[in-house]
Amino acid sequence: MSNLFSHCEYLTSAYKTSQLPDDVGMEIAFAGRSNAGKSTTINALTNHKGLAKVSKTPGRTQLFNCFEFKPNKRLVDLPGYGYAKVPMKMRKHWDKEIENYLMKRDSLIGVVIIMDIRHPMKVFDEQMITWAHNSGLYSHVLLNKADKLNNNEIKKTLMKVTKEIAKYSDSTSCQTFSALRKTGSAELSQILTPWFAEDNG
Ligand SMILES: Nc1nc2c(ncn2[C@@H]2O[C@H](COP(=O)(O)OP(=O)(O)OP(=O)(O)O)[C@@H](O)[C@H]2O)c(=O)[nH]1
Ligand SMILES: [Mg+2]
Repeated sequence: MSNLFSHCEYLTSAYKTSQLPDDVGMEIAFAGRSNAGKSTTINALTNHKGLAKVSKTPGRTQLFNCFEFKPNKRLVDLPGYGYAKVPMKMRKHWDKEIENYLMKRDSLIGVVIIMDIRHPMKVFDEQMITWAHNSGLYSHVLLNKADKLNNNEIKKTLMKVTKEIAKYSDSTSCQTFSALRKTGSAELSQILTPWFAEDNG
């Protein structure tokens, strides 16, 4: 299905925030624990199988990978947080760079927080929701890998997580999703499209 994000192209990868594209226009970031499915979600949303690199090995995305779907409108795939096996030095680098990015990036208008539906609402996820809310950014939670649960479990988790999110933010929406099967893709694109309305720039 075609949507605002269908004509997305790889733009650049940055090891440091100083290497990111010019801080103009609007962009949203895909954040979440390592292996939650950030890169797969970008591929599902844009309908491009190999756009963002996916791997069975957690810690795969080790750069800020930037994609452009309209002039000066970008999706940014962030390195995953909280992956214990990444060497300490690299973790420190990424903690610093991600914090730098979140605090200083003027064109950042919103974050999509991706969780594995079987392990939702870890400390970093809660911090990200709180931070986005306090910073006045848009935020949306994806409970990804829903294909791993049955319908009853999916419903129960969605209700529970929705309640929990409300403790941290009254502006964060939440949906279930499967990046693998692309279930929830239309809903996701419907949520994200108005974030990019011209008068938000
Ligand atoms: N079953 C299932 N597997 C998924 C889904 N989404 C992603 N995966 C798998 O989960 C693994 C990690 O996916 P990625 O998209 O690389 O995860 P990531 O969050 O970008 O990971 P890092 O780059 O390491 O932070 C891959 O093996 C994917 O195929 C999903 O909806 N269902
Ligand atoms: Mg990734």
